[in-house]
This record gives sequence, C-alpha cells and structure tokens, in this order.
Amino acid sequence: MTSLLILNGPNLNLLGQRQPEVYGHTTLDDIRAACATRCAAHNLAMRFEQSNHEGALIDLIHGAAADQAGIVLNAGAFTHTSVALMDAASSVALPLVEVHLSNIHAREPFRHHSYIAPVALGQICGFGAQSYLLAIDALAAHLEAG
Ligand code: CA2
Repeated sequence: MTSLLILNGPNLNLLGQRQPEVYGHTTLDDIRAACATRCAAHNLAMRFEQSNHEGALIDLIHGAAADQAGIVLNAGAFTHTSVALMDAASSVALPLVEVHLSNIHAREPFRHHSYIAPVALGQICGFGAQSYLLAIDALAAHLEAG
C-alpha cells in the first residue's frame, strides 16, 4: 500500500501542553489521528514521526526512500537553519510538502526564510492542524496524477 511519511521536528511534541496562545490546544497526538483519518480516506498508509534531533530527522528522510511515496514535513525551527535537512530532502527525490501550523511569513523575520521550500513541491502554513490535512490532499493528488 502506498504510504506517506509525516515528519515533525523539534518541540512539536510539546503542542497543546505549552504556549497554547501561539500554537493552540491541539496536541501532536490529535494531529496524528487527524492525519491517519485523512490518509485512510485517500487509501494511503501513514508513518507519523517526531524527533527533536536533526540527525534522527535526516535518518528518517533517508529511510523514507525505501518504502514511502512522499513526505509531509514540519521541520519546526530547523526549517530556518538546516542546510543538512534540505540536502536530505533533495537527496531522496520524493515529493515533499512543507507544512507549518503558524503563518511563518506573518511572524518574526527570521522565520520568513525556509531551507526546505526550494526542495518542496509547495509550502502550506497558517492553518493550524489543517495545514497537515491540506498537505496530504496535495500529495495524494500529486501521486494520483502520476
Ligand atoms: O508553525 C509551525 O509549525 C512551526 O514549524 C513551529 C516551530 C517554529 O519554530 C517554526 O518557525 C514554525 C516551533 C514548534 C514549537 O512548538 C511548540 C509547541 C508548544 C510549546 C512550545 C513550542
């Protein structure tokens, strides 16, 4: 069965537990459940992961080449800092959609630049947990178009 890797970077494990005024009350487990439902609706399997460690995220991206058809990536703050994650994403040549809960372009200037965007099919940000579901829809359409 075709499968998507949904990959989450640093601090996203804290969602719903800290700073609800910035990131809301939705937990990462809530997002996992919503993504599972949306993937199932597209007849897609899903692997959902989170790590606070850049190298672990890189290993998961490399591993995805073996058994995943696409990647939804919320790289958290590594979005704005990590050439290594960008290189990993471009090395696997899988379709990748960059997601963010918040609208990074409406926040501090240092969040406006993304190292992931140039190697992504596209970027979806600002819609909270819905950003992930829109990304799954976009990847499903991309894969169906062949
Ligand atoms: O909006 C997003 O999804 C971000 O990727 C979230 C990152 C941030 O660095 C990016 O600029 C945009 C931060 C995730 C931290 O999540 C927390 C959740 C609860 C409490 C503290 C941090």
